[in-house]
Amino acid sequence: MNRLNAFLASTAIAVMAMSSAQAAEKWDMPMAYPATNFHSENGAAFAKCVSDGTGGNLEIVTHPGGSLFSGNDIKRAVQTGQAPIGERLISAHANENPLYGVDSIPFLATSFEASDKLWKAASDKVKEALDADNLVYVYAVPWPPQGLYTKKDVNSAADLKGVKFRAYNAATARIAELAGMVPVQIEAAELSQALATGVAESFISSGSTGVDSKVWEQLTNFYDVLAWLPRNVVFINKDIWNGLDDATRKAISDCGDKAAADGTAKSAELAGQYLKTLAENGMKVSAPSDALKQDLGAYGATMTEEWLQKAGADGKAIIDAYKGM
Ligand code: PCA
Repeated sequence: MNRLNAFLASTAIAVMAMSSAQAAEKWDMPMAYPATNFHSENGAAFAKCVSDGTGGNLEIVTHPGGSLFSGNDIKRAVQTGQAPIGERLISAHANENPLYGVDSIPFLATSFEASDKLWKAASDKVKEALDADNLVYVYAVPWPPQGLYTKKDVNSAADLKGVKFRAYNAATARIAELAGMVPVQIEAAELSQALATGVAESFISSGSTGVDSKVWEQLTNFYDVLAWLPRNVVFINKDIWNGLDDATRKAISDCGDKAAADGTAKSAELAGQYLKTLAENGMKVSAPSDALKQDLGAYGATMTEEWLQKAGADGKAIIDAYKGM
């Protein structure tokens, strides 16, 4: 009888172990931008790809709009395992590691083609930086080129003095400082409200975020200054990654490669349409004047020097590799 009991017990344990190995795992994926934004839609397609690729063993549920963690909290949440996976505007963490800001050095890479090259030159080092932060890189997608939004005509940087300027990373905050503006750090999810209440009256971003936030309700001008193309990066907690089997890792990597290609193509395809939408809603969409271009170019030169100082030998190697491509 004892032996039978022991047999039954061990069988039960074996069955439990088997079913728990096969039970679908569910991951929450915090994202900062609205559900209808192309990054969020691409993230949802990535999640479906992983579910299909793992035969339903791993289900990823995206939480766009900063609904689970606000943009600024997503990286820490994934590092600490509060969330297994997440998407974040990586340059917003350039104060932790200058390499995270490689994609927002003003006027270094201002087209999709150039942004692609810069990422090829930089991504190995960025992956190492993420690894040191307990994160495993999955994929990255650039935003369309960044322009300047204002509520008045701006002919040179002198017209920006004293303006309340919404910043989203160290580079945008530094431009504000150099132009004598007043920087205030605001999440994209709070941007409409900040503009409506007068907390911010200008910012640098893509046509995509301008359209998401319907900024024509408060602002009048978009200057297509082509400052840079910052990236959203999707990463996984390294301890969780290390616990995955090879097949699951491969499914995630393959879907990540597909998401990088599809998301980048979508960004490029939509870039012009966003600017049309701004104009259709009454905004003046124009190239910057020569004077404004010159002023911003001078800030860019200063900031490039500052970045190279901070990023040291790794930074220089990336820029040299990029320029040699
Ligand atoms: N939109 C994001 C970052 C870059 C962009 O185009 C934002 O404004 O927060």
